[in-house]
Amino acid sequence: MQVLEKELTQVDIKKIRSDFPLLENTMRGKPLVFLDSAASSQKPQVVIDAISEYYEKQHANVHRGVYELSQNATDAFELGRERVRKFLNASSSDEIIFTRGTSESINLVASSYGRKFLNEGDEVVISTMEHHSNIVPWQMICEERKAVLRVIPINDKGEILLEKYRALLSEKTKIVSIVHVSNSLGTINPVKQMIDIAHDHNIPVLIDGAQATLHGKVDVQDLDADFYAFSAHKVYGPTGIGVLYGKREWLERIPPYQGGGEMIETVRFDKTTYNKIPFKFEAGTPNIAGAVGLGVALEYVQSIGYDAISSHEQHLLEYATEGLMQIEGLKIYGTADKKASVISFNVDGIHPYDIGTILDKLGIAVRTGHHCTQPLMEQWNIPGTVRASFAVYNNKEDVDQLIQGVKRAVLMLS
Ligand code: C6P
Repeated sequence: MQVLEKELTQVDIKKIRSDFPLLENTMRGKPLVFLDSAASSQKPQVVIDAISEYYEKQHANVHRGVYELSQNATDAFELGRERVRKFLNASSSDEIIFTRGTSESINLVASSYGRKFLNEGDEVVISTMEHHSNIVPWQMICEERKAVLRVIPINDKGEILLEKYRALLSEKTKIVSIVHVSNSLGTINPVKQMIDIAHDHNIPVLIDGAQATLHGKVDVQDLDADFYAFSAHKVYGPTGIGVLYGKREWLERIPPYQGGGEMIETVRFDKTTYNKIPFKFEAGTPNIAGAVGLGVALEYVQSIGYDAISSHEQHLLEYATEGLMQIEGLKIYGTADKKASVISFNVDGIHPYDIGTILDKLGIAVRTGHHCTQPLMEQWNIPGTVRASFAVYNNKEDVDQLIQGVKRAVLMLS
């Protein structure tokens, strides 16, 4: 992810906010303060328009028809793929597979790579701060293949212990799968360094980029990632579509994930041969409108620029951290040196759910609970946290509302 340079002005932020129609809504009679972009970000009008225009003017099934409409739909779908390629700086659009989202991308690798390369006694390495989507698929395949899941510990700031990581790798390790940015803590992991370390042992690495693409530039070639997964809905795109980037050499070596139309070359009852990548992994009619919307979302985010986005979000993060820390009894979980704009916290003696409920009454949307990272919660022996996450459309007023809201909740609940 890139470091901050360019700044967004107040005018820029006002303009950006006006691109997102949903932010003009009221909730419970109050102006909406949306601080749950880590769960799913809101959509700019250009994305909404691109999807409805696709259905109004271009829709037909893709890769199947000789008629013009089907060719137009195929072009629109493949333009989406090319935009993803450019966004990730992949060397070829063959390396971009459309999935339903990060969860499906990880399941695809766990299942296909696992069936081909995992054997009894082999090991898969993940970290303590993984989302359930980067734990459970590995547990399932490890159980099937009699392999072992190994977990890298973290420190109390929520940072991966690199020495422990190094020590975990051995000739038994067949794959490492690590989150780029923690959804619960905001920690930005040193994934480039971690990939280098794994590659020194010839171990491939999957990066769960679900939270990373919202906040910073990702360059899969610079990272040298073997697999990189993300969801469109977290980066201003539609739900129901995501991406798995895979290096050609791996995608060609691993078997298909699902069978069906489009993923085959020839089908006979005695033998089926498979299509070339990426189609080998895209069984059935894909989410065409989703690919169109995702492509436009990525163009949108690049038109603002990640330097400006990160800089703005970092200011909000600092401002919110300072403000929240003034509240007596409030503890922030995740204080890594490198953090994205996610703040998880609890207040002494108060259940996170109660704070979330009062904030909701004030029109402030935050997430409460374990954030699909139950093993991570055990690090601090807590059931969950209140989590506020900021995107490019948030402003200082949103943070002020959050701080006032939490103060009010604490007064009411103490
Ligand atoms: N985290 C959150 O509120 P899907 O649901 O497939 O688009 O993404 C799954 C996923 C995988 N990895 C990480 C790091 C994630 O944050 C998520 C989704 C949301 O934190 C919903 S649980």
